[in-house]
Amino acid sequence: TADGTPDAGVDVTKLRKEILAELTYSVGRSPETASVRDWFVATALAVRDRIVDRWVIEHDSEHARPKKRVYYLSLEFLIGRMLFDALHNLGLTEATREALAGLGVDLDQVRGAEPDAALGNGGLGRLAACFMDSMASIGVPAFGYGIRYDHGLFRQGMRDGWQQEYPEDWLSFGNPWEFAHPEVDYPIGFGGYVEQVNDGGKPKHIWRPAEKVEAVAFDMPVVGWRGRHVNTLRLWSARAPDPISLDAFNRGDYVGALADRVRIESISKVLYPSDETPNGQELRLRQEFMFASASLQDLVRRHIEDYGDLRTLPDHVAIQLNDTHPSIAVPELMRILVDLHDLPWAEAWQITVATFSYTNHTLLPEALESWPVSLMERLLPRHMQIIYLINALELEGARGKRPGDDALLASISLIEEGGGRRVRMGVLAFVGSHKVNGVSALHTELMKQTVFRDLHGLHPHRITNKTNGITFRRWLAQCNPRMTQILIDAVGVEVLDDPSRLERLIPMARDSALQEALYAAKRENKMELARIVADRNDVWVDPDALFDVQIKRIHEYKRQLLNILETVAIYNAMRAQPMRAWMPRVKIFAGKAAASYRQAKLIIKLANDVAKVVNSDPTVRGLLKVAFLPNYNVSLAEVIIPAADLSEQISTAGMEASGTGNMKLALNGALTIGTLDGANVEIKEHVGDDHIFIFGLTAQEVEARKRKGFDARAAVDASPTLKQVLDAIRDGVFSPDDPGRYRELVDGLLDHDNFLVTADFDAYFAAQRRVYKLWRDRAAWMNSSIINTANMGWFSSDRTIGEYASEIWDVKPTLG
Ligand code: DL6
Repeated sequence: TADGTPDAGVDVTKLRKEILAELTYSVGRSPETASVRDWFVATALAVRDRIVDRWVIEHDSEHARPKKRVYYLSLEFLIGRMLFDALHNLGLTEATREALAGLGVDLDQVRGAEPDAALGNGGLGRLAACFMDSMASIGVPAFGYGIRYDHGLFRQGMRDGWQQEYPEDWLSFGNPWEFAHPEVDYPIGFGGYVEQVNDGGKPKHIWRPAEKVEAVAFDMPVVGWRGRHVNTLRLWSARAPDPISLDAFNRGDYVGALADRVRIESISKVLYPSDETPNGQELRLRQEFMFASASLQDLVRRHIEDYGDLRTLPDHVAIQLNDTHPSIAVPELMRILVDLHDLPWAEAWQITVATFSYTNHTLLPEALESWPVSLMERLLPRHMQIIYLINALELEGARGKRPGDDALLASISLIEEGGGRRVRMGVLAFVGSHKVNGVSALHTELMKQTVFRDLHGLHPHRITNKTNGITFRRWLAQCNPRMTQILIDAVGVEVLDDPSRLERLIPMARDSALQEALYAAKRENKMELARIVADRNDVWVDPDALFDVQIKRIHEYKRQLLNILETVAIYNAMRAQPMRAWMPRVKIFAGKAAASYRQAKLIIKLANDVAKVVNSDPTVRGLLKVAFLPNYNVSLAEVIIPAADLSEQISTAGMEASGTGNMKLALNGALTIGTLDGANVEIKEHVGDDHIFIFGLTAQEVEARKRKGFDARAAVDASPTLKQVLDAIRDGVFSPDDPGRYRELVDGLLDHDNFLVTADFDAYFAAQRRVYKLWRDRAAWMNSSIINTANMGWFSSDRTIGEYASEIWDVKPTLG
């Protein structure tokens, strides 16, 4: 539009008519009887039509056959709600609000009726969703490929402070964004044997699977900023070739008649609810193979249709493996090239490596996937043969470069010997890719020094860093419209297209009018969050208090426990000196623990137990409140992040690959308290040492302490504050109903503090005091807050995707 403002010039009456038409003809309801959900579906369909118009135009244009296309393979896409993404990117939010208001319908209520698409566990899945938005926004032609789980990440309930898992049901009322394509289906084999035949004097391998599954496509359009491009997210669903066994049915065995179908279709039933530990289940491997194979068959078919010859695959196709989950695609592409298209092995390998690249998201050894050789042999016999051959050739190459170094060979082998032979998927992804990237500068360095040290030595140019980013469209403009308006007023509407323009805030950071406007906007956001806390936790929190938030998966390395210990320390101090001028503060926690992760679930219970005691203690007079908000998901994040003052990023240094919540919170004006871990390091470089609270051991110091054997008891003895905290928890002050509940937890910490909670406690406690010193001075705090926002432009996922495009994919974005 002329002034660059989204929404200007939209025909509201036409839009209203379109929504009404969808309500009548697609939903089958009248405005008088429509529920909020009906209105949501009608609105989504009306908006979808506008996206589809562009989708079709693009597919008929030169974009339909771009020079090169990216295929982003990810077992997770944590998309959340989609309505506001689409409205915002099309510049339709306010027009839709008006159109609906004219019908007596409130857009915010309609928004609330959309279920979260929770097809991911945490950071890795949300990154994939941000990347889809950025690829469509800067014009990288792309397909996202994943699984259409019937049930996404479990819903977290609380029973007496304990996490309960309930099935998530996002599809129960249908999904207005998707297009089912039952005609786009690919056969996926499992099991069986490999037949070797003579093909004109050469051996040829034919895999004869025992079992067949069909992978069926469901497409969702992904519209980019200002609607300029529409990419596709194609999710696969498993379908049984035979819907029912009629024999069994006719015998009266109605359950048995469906048994095969249920077993086969279970592949796309549920998302694995584990973030950091591979689940050694056969079903998981089936999921990985189904989606990898279907995606490859789909893109190979498209490539052959467009270019006729698989030898040009890397010229037109870049496949990104999001973690090792899709890495079975490496031998699958080799099978397609060698067995099905008769390419010589060496040439096929060159094509494969030139086509794939791989992103690593964690160094935690327990999260590095490996599959038992016996399972692979049984489920994917031909792939196992191919893996052996890849391994033999890789080892031969390594032997040539470093003769006699057996330790090297053992460390880079695709097969882990000892304790049962297993296939190392990280090594497979590494050797099968031309580029391997980490997700922050520190993480990438550590990859070179630790898990991939030897492979890095052999392939010194392969590892590259691509620091994560976030889409500002969702994580600023949509979730924080109050703040966004102030920023637009301050630096111009162009900031919506160019986040580096936020830097223009720097000279204004001490401007009291700007400070007060932003403070007031945050206060409104805090009121909204306070209402949710009141509603869900039955706790009233003061919007003028400092909102200190830690929102992420619950994991020992993320150290929610450290935060809880500090909470107890402050609680003790308040009780000891009740009349001191304490600044009011609210500790907000949210996050899910993997269902099988006992310790993480105990930490949730501890947070809830501490909340119960603190919130009802009259000595504290409401100056400290604690709330663990249940069922953390994208939509809840969209409410918490704009309301946060302090962002807790306190992982044990060296363990958080990057973090992206840290970026979202800083962008929304929260100050970070954090360790030098993951992308915190780069946030510190961007915002400056004076505007972030860094504390604790560095990654190197953590390593050194661990090597020496860290003595937690000595650390506790040296810290009277910590000792008092641990004694209180151990003695049942927070668990009067079961005084021994935390004995094991505290004793465990003293015996083997693997995540160095006790080592960092004093430094963390001191950093929190620095926080409160600054918080007392509102002008100084707001100055730091503005400096944070101003310097976050670099963390836009448009920047990250631009780097992937030029340095990994060799694709030129059409915009940006
Ligand atoms: O790269 C996205 C995200 C990082 O920001 C987090 O630091 C990291 O923990 C997360 N990793 C996972 C688990 N991955 N595996 N496997 O979600 O990735």
